[in-house]
Amino acid sequence: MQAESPAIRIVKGACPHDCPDTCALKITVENGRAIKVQGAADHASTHGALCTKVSRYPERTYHPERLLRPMRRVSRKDEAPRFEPVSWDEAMSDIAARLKPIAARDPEAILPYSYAGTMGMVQGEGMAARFFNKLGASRLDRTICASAGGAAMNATYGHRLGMHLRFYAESRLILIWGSNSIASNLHFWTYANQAKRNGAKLICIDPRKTETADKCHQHIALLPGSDGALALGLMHELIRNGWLDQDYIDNYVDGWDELRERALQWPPERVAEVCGISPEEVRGLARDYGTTSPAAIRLNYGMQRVRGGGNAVRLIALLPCLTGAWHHRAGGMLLTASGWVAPFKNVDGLEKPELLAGRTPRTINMSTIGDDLLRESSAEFGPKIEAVIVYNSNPVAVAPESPKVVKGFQREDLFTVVLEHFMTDTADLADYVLPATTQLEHLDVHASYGHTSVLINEVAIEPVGEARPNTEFFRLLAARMGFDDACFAETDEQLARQAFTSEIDFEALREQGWQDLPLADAPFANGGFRTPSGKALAGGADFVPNYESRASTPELAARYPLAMISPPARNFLNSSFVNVKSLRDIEGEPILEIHASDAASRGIADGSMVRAFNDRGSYLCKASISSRARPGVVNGLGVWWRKLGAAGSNVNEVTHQRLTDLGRAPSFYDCLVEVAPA
Ligand SMILES: Nc1nc2c(c(=O)[nH]1)N[C@H]1C(S)=C(S)[C@@H](COP(=O)(O)OP(=O)(O)OC[C@H]3O[C@@H](n4cnc5c(=O)[nH]c(N)nc54)[C@H](O)[C@@H]3O)O[C@H]1N2
Ligand SMILES: Nc1nc2c(c(=O)[nH]1)N[C@H]1C(S)=C(S)[C@@H](COP(=O)(O)OP(=O)(O)OC[C@H]3O[C@@H](n4cnc5c(=O)[nH]c(N)nc54)[C@H](O)[C@@H]3O)O[C@H]1N2
Ligand SMILES: [Mo]
Repeated sequence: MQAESPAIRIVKGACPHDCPDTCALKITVENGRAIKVQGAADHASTHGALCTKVSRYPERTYHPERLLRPMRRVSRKDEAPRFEPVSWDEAMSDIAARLKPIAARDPEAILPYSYAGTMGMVQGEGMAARFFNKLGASRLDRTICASAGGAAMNATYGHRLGMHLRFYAESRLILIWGSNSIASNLHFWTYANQAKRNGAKLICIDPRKTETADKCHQHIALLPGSDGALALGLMHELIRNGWLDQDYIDNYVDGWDELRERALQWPPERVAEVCGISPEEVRGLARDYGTTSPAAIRLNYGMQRVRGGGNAVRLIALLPCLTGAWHHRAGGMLLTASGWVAPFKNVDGLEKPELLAGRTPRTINMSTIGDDLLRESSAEFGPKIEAVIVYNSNPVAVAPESPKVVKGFQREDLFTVVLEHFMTDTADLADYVLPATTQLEHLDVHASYGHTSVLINEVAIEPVGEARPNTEFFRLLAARMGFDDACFAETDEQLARQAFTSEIDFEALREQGWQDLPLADAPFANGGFRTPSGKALAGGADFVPNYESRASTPELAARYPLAMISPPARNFLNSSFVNVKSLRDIEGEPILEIHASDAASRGIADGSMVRAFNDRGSYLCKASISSRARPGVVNGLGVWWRKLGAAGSNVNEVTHQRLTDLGRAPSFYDCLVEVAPA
């Protein structure tokens, strides 16, 4: 650590964003102002490097448009938003006065809406969950990102577990499957790149020719939603060519006979037809995978945002069982590491489910918020939603089929409170907006879904303006609602100290900034999955076609022939950072990548404005004629703030709310559109 002058302090932090990397931060504070945010050099996966976005974190924290005071709406919901500043005291009294009569009629008419704006265990669902449990509010099923893949891992291995990141550096073959790692998982890429320098072959499996695909030896540009078919085709070839580890299968896989039968129905020609690739690509990929050891798969969430996403994850996750790749610490697969830390988390201590006192409120799926805000009371649905408290999320921008989400939040009879750093699209439709602290201003502790350390985030600076931590909002509201249980008085430090089980020493965490979990290097070398039998479960996994595609809905495809995916833009994090000008300038403007042949047949010129549309809506953006798009697929890079887009809309204008086969998740990338010059 560098010598510190009295005015300069170095504070240990953790990146709060929804990203597998969860970097350890080193924050330089001079005279009470954060002047630099860097990656900790001695944390293994962070290794001193940050992405462009988070190295701009001070710019976001001191942004001139940062919300500094509580704001109360003075305009109608369907007009341009106008707000007036109010004191915290007045805001909290008003909010409690609005919620009380609703709660007296039926607390399930009140809904929390939150996701991973911060992944912190303190500023996430700790105090907030206590509040909503005590209230008996509707519960929220937090499905918007990862639940198809999560359910698939549970159904296959009994938990969300996989390889350790650092051993990818020793792999001889890496399949980067449905992941733009350079953009969204940079610190994994460092290990993959190390393997590449040591002679490993890297293959990217992605409909889009991403910057990651550019750096791999091979790119297989399959059609969105066809991954399950590709996995079955690989199994077919592994079986036909005898590239199986029959011992591993016999000892550690349940349901192999059924899976084998199914895979034998997927010869390369059939797979090629469904995936829109060549039979040689299927055969070559199978040969590489079947004959290289150790072989590793880095699966990411991109490929599970389609109807069959859950089953596709199941099939891909089973591949290392067929070849016995799990024997080696540099073989196997990783979708998420969140199962490793799960036994070290004290979720019940943080959230106190006992405050429900025997009640079991209904659950609302966050991915169908558009439909659900527009529902009336009914026996089946329960009470109409009358109030929503939004924190750590921007549903108006990120939830599917936004025309309905907007209409729902525009209801004059809906009472909406938003805790935010900025006036997002969702804040624009709120009755009250409360200024929230950023990661530099509050205490938190973090786990990761990429690596296997836990981290602390110390307070670096005083709150900017009148910003307060999410926890403080819920403490104040609890008091105003008359909730006097002692747990509502706990401080953030008390919450942070309870977040983990006793294996994690809080003082040691403070000392070093993080702690690595004690885990085996090659955890599944001899099976040992977390299923009741200890075996991987192969039964039932099958290819599930898209809701919308040329093959499954030919009539729809006649009108809307292009498959649209909407993966994240590199310099944004979902809809966060879109308002940071230096980052927005790098992204330019909302872009739709389209292949030259699809552009030519529609009279679309490079750089011209186009409409991507279907029966749900129409999204205005700029066409980029690009080899990043394959024929038949357009890439609408996300997730722009609607109000910073070309016509006040973003890519979710055209996505739908139908759910995945497993996990009740949205199928953002299972979406047909037509594109025309604007
Ligand atoms: N810079 C940046 N980093 C991020 C994010 C961000 O918005 N920006 N988001 C964060 C979040 S919330 C998450 S969940 C994680 C992971 O986020 P993911 O959503 O997994 O993001 P990507 O790694 O970009 O992976 C998506 C990739 O999958 C591809 N893809 C789309 N459809 C298919 C398909 O059907 N099959 C296959 N094989 N590939 C498909 C896309 O073209 C894209 O390259 O990343 C996090 N990191
Ligand atoms: N079309 C399409 N839509 C998508 C995706 C896609 O790939 N394509 N990706 C999906 C995925 S993977 C995800 S995870 C979701 C993400 O959706 P969200 O979880 O809603 O993520 P963000 O858009 O980043 O919005 C997070 C908000 O939380 C706020 N925030 C951050 N920290 C704090 C805090 O400490 N306190 C409070 N009160 N607020 C805070 C930020 O300012 C930001 O506005 O979007 C999904 N939507
Ligand atoms: Mo996500």
